[in-house]
Amino acid sequence: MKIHMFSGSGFAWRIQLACELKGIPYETAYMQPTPENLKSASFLELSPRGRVPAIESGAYTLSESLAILAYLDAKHPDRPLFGTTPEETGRIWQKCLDFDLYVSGDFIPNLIAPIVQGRATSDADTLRNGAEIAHNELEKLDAGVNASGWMVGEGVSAADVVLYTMIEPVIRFATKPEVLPLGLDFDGFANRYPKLQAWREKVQSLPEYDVTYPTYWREVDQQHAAAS
Ligand SMILES: N[C@@H](CCC(=O)N[C@@H](CS)C(=O)NCC(=O)O)C(=O)O
Repeated sequence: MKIHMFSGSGFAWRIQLACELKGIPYETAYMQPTPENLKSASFLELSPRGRVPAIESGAYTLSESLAILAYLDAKHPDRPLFGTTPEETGRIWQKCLDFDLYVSGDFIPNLIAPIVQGRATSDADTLRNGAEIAHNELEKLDAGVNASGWMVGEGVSAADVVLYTMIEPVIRFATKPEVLPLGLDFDGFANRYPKLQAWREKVQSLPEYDVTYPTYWREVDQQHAAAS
């Protein structure tokens, strides 16, 4: 199976993490996130909205990360990511859909995109607004972490995969040196959201996690470490 993606895409990270957790063999087909690539006729055949991720498995192709997660879980039932009881399945879908329908749509244009695109200072009002929305949601998510430390049930599920791969980019970008003067308080994440911080560490300590860490982020981290 081939995953079409670009490094640092949270939506694509979901698929790679799910494959690792479930032991599904895959190869990554990285592309540069340019309109020429994303909106090319050949890529639109795989992903009609020209977005990553998209997968190819033999003649079968699929886009939309939640659909891909559901497909992978049905195709490879070992280590289920959508629960082991109907109640868990419902709860996991609720968390995934709630996040994608009401939250990630705000996180990206209001918080992540202005920083990635170098508009942290010139677009500070958008960022402050994005941070307020994000903190409001993070408070609810912090209160909603299960007693097990996972989002739903006793083990890692699609809810963890979906939320983690979007929350981690928010923390990464909103704690960049050029953003800190805005006082958005993501550098205080661990104190402000202790349950989410413990959950974050739980995800990071999964043996399958490390290999999925975005290669582009790793390169940038290594360059910074070498320069300091
Ligand atoms: N709902 C889609 C969202 C995918 C998405 O927005 N991907 C971004 C990368 S993180 C993308 O490809 N953006 C390119 C564009 O919008 O042109 C999913 O869950 O797969």
